[in-house]
Amino acid sequence: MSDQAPQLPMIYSAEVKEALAAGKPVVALESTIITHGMPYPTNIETALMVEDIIRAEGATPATIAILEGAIHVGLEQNQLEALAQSKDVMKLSRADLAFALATGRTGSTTVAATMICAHRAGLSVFATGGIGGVHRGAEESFDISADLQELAQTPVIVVSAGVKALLDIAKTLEVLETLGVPVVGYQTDDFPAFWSRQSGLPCPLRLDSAKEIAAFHQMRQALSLEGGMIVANPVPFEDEISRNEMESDILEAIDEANRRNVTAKDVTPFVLSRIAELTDGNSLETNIALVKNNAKIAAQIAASLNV
Ligand code: PSU
Ligand code: MN
Repeated sequence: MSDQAPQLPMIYSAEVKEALAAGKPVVALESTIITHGMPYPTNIETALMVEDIIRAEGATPATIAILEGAIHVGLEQNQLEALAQSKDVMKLSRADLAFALATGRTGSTTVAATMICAHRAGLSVFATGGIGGVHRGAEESFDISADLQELAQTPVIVVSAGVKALLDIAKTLEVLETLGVPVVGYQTDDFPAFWSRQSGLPCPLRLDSAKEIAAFHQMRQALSLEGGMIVANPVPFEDEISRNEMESDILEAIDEANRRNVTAKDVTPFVLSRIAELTDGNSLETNIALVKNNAKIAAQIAASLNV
């Protein structure tokens, strides 16, 4: 048997192929938010809206997923729809991305896996809702998202509304600092907490324009620093839910996850969907608003990197 590496199975959508060939800005999007982050049909509606926001800013969206053992960079509408309706796809991260490719499986990509695929495709900007982080009680559970390590090693700018308030935000920021991952507040000094504009914790860095963020990224490249950065973009005022208002529902959802022994990959999807139920869908509305907001800034950063 040969130990030669197989060729990477990577398929570009027509739209993305054309944009890359023309040197136009492209923004990567993840698919776990579609399969595990939002219920159907809100997930497909949001995915399509987010893609349109990126197009309206003059960039091209590249939603990334693994379909039957191939990395898809850019999904056609029927592929997005199938993913949005599927119930048993894998939630893929660094540890199992190649497993899905080697075994011909279908899976959605988390922030970590999307960064890996985006980088292989030559993309430097990626919009999501919120990255994974250090879970509350991690000193017992050791539950720390692989997204953090990925940010330390893969050079992609991730635009996120901070980290989900269900996590331990202070510990997440400490780990990011240890890993050397820049955390840049976009027009804010206060690190955002996903549904809320403020976490009460300071953003280590702040920049106020897409152009400055692009320049910072390019300087990191000039220094040959590995890894990416987080651009923390607060949810718009009119869509936010205050931290106080969220906290009791967060506590209840986490408590339920613990009582039911929900662990590993299942924690984030379980807690997110319980919080959506407990808030009568309000948290989901805010989630949609913040992803759209992140897509817009990501498109502007991608355009700034291109000039
Ligand atoms: N943000 C959302 N919804 C999500 C996620 C993030 O608004 O569903 C997903 C992302 O794909 C992220 C993942 O990478 O949750 C983190 O999962 P974990 O905590 O298991 O690493
Ligand atoms: Mn985890």
